[in-house]
Amino acid sequence: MTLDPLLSPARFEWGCATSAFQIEGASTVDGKVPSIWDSFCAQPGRILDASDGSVACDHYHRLAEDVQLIANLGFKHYRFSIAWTRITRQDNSLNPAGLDFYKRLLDALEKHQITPNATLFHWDLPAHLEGGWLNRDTAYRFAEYADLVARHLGDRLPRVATLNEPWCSAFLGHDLGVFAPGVQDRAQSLVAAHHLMLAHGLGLQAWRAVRTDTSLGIVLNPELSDPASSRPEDVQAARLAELERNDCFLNPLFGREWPQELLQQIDALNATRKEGDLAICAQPMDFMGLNYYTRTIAQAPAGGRDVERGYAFVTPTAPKPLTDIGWEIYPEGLTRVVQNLLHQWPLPALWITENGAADNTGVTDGAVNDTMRCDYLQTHLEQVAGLIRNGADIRGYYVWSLLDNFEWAQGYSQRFGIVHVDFQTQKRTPKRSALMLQRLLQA
Ligand code: GCO
Repeated sequence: MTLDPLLSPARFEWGCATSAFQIEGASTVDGKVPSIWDSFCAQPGRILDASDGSVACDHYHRLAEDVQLIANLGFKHYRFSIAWTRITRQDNSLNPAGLDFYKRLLDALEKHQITPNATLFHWDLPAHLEGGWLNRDTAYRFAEYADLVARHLGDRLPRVATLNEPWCSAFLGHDLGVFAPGVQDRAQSLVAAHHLMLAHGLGLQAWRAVRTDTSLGIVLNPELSDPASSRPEDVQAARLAELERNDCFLNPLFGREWPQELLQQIDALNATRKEGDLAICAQPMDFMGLNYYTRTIAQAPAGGRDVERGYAFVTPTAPKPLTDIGWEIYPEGLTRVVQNLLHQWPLPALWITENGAADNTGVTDGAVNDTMRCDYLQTHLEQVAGLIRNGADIRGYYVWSLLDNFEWAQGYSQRFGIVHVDFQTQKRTPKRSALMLQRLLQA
């Protein structure tokens, strides 16, 4: 593979991404308090392989080695998340020992001249916050946490995102119930979505009250949903899926009311919304991160809880090309989804903050020949270059993920890393995809 000149590291930001709960482990160390993911993993039947994040990649104890690895692979940028559960204690006051971990991480990155790109919330909500995202107070607690990070680490963080993929926290967590906290209630998921966006806005306000030199934004996973057929019912289903995933989050960011179709579903929301919330959500943003993996195919609901949602997803099957987690490989979707968004909302500068594939190829003779992931990355990078060529303001690309890690409800059964992790020995082995990127970045 050769690199399109538009993506040359001289002018375009290249990075790799991780998140705290998925790699750190050390879940009870140095005063860390439990998150909703710690409690969720402890419930039987929640995680496919009955695993948890207590050890994960043991990154907490191996950060020097892991940052060295990032440097060896040639990345100059690293996206990670800060665990709220390490920064604050049960009484929401600062936990200096947890803070120290991120200081050590930032020291190591600085030593290798790798620029940090931090996310404040990647799903690991402190378990002691009563009601979690269903409680409006949690949005105010988030602003206090943002204030603490701004005060204690802000001078070393040039770019900060408030939330990662709030759709997942709201809908996978409170409607489908497959993510923590595992609630299955449509109305509650909309309440959670509102509180998440409120937290985003309050968080930005809190940060800016401390510092004005940080580039601030949010990371979303916008949806491209195609109808299963041209039947009007299926077309409408695909539309509703996109409204829930996109408009529900993008509208508040730009001060627009939620789409009517969603508002009709929820009296519960009216009970928690206050005059002025929309203005809080719509704080100016310096950037937006977009995560893209696949598209979905939607059809009219046949029954059950899909009726409340107004859509059902069709599971993709062969001969469609699929990654090992069963997601369709559809590179054109990246172009289509970005163009759709640019058409509808006045987006700030964009970064692709996650893109990657589950390719579970193992180690053979000391090497991991993950050719499917190599092709996946290559074809998606071509789309990124095409978008830029056609005028999209995309400033960087972060591959998901640096390491094989705890893949949420799938446990350790799905491997997204460009570096293989042997979870028995914690040995790291760069895969063919990592070596491919290393070559490109050095060329
Ligand atoms: C995400 C998630 C990652 C997942 C990845 C693969 O932001 O979607 O950040 O945590 O591991 O998406 O499912």
